Amino acid sequence: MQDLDFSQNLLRIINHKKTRLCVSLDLTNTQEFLKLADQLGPHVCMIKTHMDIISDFSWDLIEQLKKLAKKHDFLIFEDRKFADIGRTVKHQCAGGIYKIAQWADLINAHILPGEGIIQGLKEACSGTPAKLLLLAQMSSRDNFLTESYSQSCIALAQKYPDFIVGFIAQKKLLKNFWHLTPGVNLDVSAGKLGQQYRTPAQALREDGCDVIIVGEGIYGGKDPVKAARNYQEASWGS
Ligand code: S5P
Repeated sequence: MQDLDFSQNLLRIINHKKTRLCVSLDLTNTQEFLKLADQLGPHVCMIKTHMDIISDFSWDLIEQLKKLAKKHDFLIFEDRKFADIGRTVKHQCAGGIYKIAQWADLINAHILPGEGIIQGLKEACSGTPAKLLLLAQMSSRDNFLTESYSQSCIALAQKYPDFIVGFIAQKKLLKNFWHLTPGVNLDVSAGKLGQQYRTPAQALREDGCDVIIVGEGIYGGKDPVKAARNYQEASWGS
């Protein structure tokens, strides 16, 4: 059975706040991160983090982010992209400095090591609300995630529907699963270091994804709040 709690909650947030936008706050400084999380919170259904790029990380950042998630009603997605054997990812997810399973609503993983990675993450997250997305397709140029690799992601998602709630993908792959899609920017020519972009309309309407993930397109400009509002509108009305 698919995890209904997660899906109902995300749907509730999307409909209540009228946004299918997940902002990717790829900032490296705690103060800037928290300031933007507070300013952008009203416009997003989710904030995606890369906690391991924050140079002055402390546990207080997690506490503050949790408070903001409650204040603005958004989910937290830690984009750690686990990719190791089950025993190792269990430690990486539950322990270490970041203790991701304690605070993330969503995590993600590559399936390269095989099914054990899912079992390890499931054990790490047992007793917590955290759910898993599989990286089935990537946005970067010439990536190695082939069609048959994506099919293997689909098969594993169908096998663990109580824990796997969807995919990081470029196109809709499977009914009743969430499709969160990066590689979205209103300026499709802005991609650097192999990143490829398409517009929110393309990602949501043509490719059938559910939530757009936008980073630089929002925090990279002069007015991130205005940009977030634009992406929110594009994610809802376009
Ligand atoms: O295929 C992918 C998967 C992910 S999770 N392509 C991506 O770009 N990402 C992540 O989405 C990436 O790590 C970054 O945090 C974000 C995209 O950021 P942007 O600044 O290019 O919008």
